[in-house]
Amino acid sequence: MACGRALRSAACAAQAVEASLQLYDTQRAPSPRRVRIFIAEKGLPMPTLVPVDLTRLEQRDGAFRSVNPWMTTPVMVLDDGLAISETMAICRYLEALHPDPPLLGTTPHAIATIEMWTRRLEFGLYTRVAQCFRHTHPAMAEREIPQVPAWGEANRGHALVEMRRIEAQLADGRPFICGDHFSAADIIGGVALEFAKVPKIALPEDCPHTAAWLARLQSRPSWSA
Ligand SMILES: N[C@@H](CCC(=O)N[C@@H](CS)C(=O)NCC(=O)O)C(=O)O
Repeated sequence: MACGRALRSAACAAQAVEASLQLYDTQRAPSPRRVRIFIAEKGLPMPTLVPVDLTRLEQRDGAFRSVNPWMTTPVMVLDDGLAISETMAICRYLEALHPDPPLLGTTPHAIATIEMWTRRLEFGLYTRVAQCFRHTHPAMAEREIPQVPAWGEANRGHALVEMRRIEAQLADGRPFICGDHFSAADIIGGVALEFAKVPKIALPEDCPHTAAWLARLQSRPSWSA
């Protein structure tokens, strides 16, 4: 179908996206995984995956840097050439094109709640875990310069504080972090908890609701994306 100027309309853009999306991806890295889970939850076909091997520092190659000067995955490239980096920016783009099922909320109340938890989980947990990993793991010494182990250890403590905050949120028995419905906030939280195992930040034993939440997320078909 020739979309022409109407490419800006959501329906037309959706067709173009599914036909031609490219996703620069790193299979074992948590941020690209969040995007793959989001796409699977939407029931969308997986875009063409372009592998970027971070262990071989392919993110620093000139070819990739011209796609994303920030040298990180994921990056989604549209057929008009727009390269979207930042996980949540990619998710927002996909949500705008494919509103169902909603993963970022539809009512002002839900949109605000999901945004609040997405940011809490991204900055309060995921980033803390990532900083702990980057500043304490020997495999990261070449990528994180300077590597500051004391900063990594400080973040380990902050991540544990955040895990207990999550536990408090889930203590009323709600199935998902924002209530009855699965959302993008669950994706970031669940992936962050799994990622925490790499720098050996164990979920405290007094967080049973959080453990059950993670198990619930892991049982979803999208989780293997
Ligand atoms: N804020 C970015 C973070 C992306 C990011 O840090 N990606 C990691 C993989 S999970 C990466 O590419 N790291 C490159 C490196 O370590 O050199 C997002 O949400 O997409």
